[in-house]
Amino acid sequence: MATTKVDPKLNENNVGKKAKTYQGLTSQQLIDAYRIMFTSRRIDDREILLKRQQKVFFQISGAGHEAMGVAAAFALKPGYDWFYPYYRDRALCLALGATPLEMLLGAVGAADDPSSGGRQMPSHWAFKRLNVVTQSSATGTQILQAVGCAEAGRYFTGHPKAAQKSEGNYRQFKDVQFHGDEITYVSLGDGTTSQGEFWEALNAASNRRLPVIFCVQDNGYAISVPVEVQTSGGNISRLVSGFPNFHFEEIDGTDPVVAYAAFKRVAEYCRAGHGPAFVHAQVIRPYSHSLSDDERLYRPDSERQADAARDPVHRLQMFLLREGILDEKGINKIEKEVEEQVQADADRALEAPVPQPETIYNYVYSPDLDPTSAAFQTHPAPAAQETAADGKRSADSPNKASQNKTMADLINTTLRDEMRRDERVVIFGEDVADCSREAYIKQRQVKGKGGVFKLTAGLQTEFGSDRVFNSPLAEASIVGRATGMATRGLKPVVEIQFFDYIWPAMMQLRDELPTMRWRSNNAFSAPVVVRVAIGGYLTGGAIYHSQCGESIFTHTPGMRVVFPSNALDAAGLLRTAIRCDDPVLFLEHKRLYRETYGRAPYPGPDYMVPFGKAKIVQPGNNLTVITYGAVVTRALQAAQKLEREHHVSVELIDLRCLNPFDWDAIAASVKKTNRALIAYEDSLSWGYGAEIAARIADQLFHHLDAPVKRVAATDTFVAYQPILENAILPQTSDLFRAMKELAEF
Ligand SMILES: Cc1ncc(C[n+]2csc(CCOP(=O)(O)OP(=O)(O)O)c2C)c(N)n1
Ligand SMILES: [Mg+2]
Repeated sequence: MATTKVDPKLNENNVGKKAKTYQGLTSQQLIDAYRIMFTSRRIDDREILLKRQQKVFFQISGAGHEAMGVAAAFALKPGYDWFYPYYRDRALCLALGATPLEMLLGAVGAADDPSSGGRQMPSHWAFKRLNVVTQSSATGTQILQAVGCAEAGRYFTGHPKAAQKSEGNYRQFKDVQFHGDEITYVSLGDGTTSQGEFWEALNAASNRRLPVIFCVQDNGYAISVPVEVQTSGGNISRLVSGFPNFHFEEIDGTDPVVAYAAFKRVAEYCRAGHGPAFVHAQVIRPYSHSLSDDERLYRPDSERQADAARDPVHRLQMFLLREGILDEKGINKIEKEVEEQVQADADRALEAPVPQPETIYNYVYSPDLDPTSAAFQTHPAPAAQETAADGKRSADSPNKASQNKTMADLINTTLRDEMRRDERVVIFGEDVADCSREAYIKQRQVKGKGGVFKLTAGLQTEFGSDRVFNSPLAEASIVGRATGMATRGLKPVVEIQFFDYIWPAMMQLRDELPTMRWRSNNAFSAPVVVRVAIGGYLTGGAIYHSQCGESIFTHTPGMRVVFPSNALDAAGLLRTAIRCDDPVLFLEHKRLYRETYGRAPYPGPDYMVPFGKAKIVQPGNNLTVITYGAVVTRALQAAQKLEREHHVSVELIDLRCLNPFDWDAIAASVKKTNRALIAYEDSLSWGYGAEIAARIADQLFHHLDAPVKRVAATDTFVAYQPILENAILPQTSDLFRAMKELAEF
């Protein structure tokens, strides 16, 4: 075994009377480590056999990475610290307390697979009791979530009352546990260090001195791509060495004693609150990338043999023999016991019940709290008065100003009321704070910003910089960290400054946030609210400040999508979003923030609108217009003109919420009017209206007297010059013309 980089203080083997230890590991612990590592390897072997027999459907191994995992688990505390492992961390999970049977249940896709109930590939670990958080296949997404997890631990330590349960909202279903000195472990491969999210995570953890251990398991390859192609200079340690506040370790990860010593040091550093740590471990990958890969196609025998000589299972066996900790008989006994156990567990797994097809819809959304239910229906409080940050009633109440709150006003007020009510609500995003340099605000040198649209103005000043803060300019980081925080029970209400810039967060928004609950079979969830400024009609917004694109998110199961058209609905729907138990994309139309239309008095601190309930803006008999967002006012103007000039009576439906949407309201209206027009601001083809049109055609065909029509933007981007913008976005005149044609059909 290598003895380099050994801390002599840890080595107690020179104390004559004491039992010999190795970097603090006792002989018994080394025997345990061997048993776990051998078990991990044997489960891989068993799964490979079962795959060849077509009894399991995918296999990816932890072979070659076992020593690292055992060492990390021995230095950390399951069920106390938090773990974001990746698919090679089989030995880590076994050492934390997962059982071979649990792993084999995952391999066969059994109903009782604790990681996913047969929904994810094997080796995508989740063990709730051990604080092993559900993992996806997307390389790198776990890293930002781990950062958010660590941030949540720190937040609860500073706000212990926030950890308490409360009734009637998501908190009822989110148990919180935390420890002031907890650590979050996250691992990844060498190839994954190329992902931008890796760098965003290091930056955030470094800057906030978070207790995160980043463990890079460097096996030299990402499938067939060697490390020197991934990483400039071929060594990730060299590239990250400039991050402040980190403790760095670069080790031979095939040596459990060396790895354990490193993990002891980094755990001590993180637990003491000094900051994050980075463990870069050289390991091997003897079984190709997965069973779908044959590394002989791109690695010569010479290279593979050199790796084999470093096999960690073999090395530990040799070490135990050499040190006289076990003799051959002892090794054989362990191996026989492991073989028998893995065989027996595989047999049990093959007999285990499989999940039933009718369960596929379970846990797309929270089974506990239904945001469409009457519990989320309240009425505006008459003559409600706002309370300012200093506790005084709003000075202008109840004069006209307080009767005429804009959407921007009421979103700001709703955020403030919910932050007062629920200490778990935290807000972050780009520019959302009043002023990051607090002293300027405290000394009244500046007034503060509070968002580029001022929607979060005053919140940092009232609630402090640990509840409202600016994030780096990195959208994946905003959503990924929020996901990690929400997994722990916080309620992040984060902001994406412009819909046009949501795309860096797309991996988190599509593959992570809405999948957490379903893919973990309800073991984990992340009910984050993502507020996004969206839409055009801005005169000068152009292509990168005016786009829509909501259908991409309504096409994502697990994600609630809300799009209010007026101040009162925005307040009621935002409160429902914050109190509910699902992730919500809350789309705020920039043009509507300060529109004269749709202003409303302050509805009080408990006003809610349930999801999936449309509003009949105007009842009518001759045709139905289904719309939402900024098109609502334009459609209303067109409908009123049509009534005035042609006596056509239009029923105008504002959907308010796009997922779930109010099919009952649409169906009832179309059955009455027999004509339907769907109007939306996004570009026409493949847009939100396509689904509504298809459903009407499918389910209401016999009620139709005319084809289903759509009015939407052109299939272009939104342009800067107002003449072009007008031609591109649906105008009142376009809506009028389409309604008239439909009425006359
Ligand atoms: C975002 C993303 N891109 C591509 C893939 C396909 N893929 C899965 S594993 C992998 C290689 C990962 O290499 P590395 O990070 O070195 O981990 P290793 O498998 O070598 O342990 C790739 C490209 C993926 N899962 N996710
Ligand atoms: Mg690799």
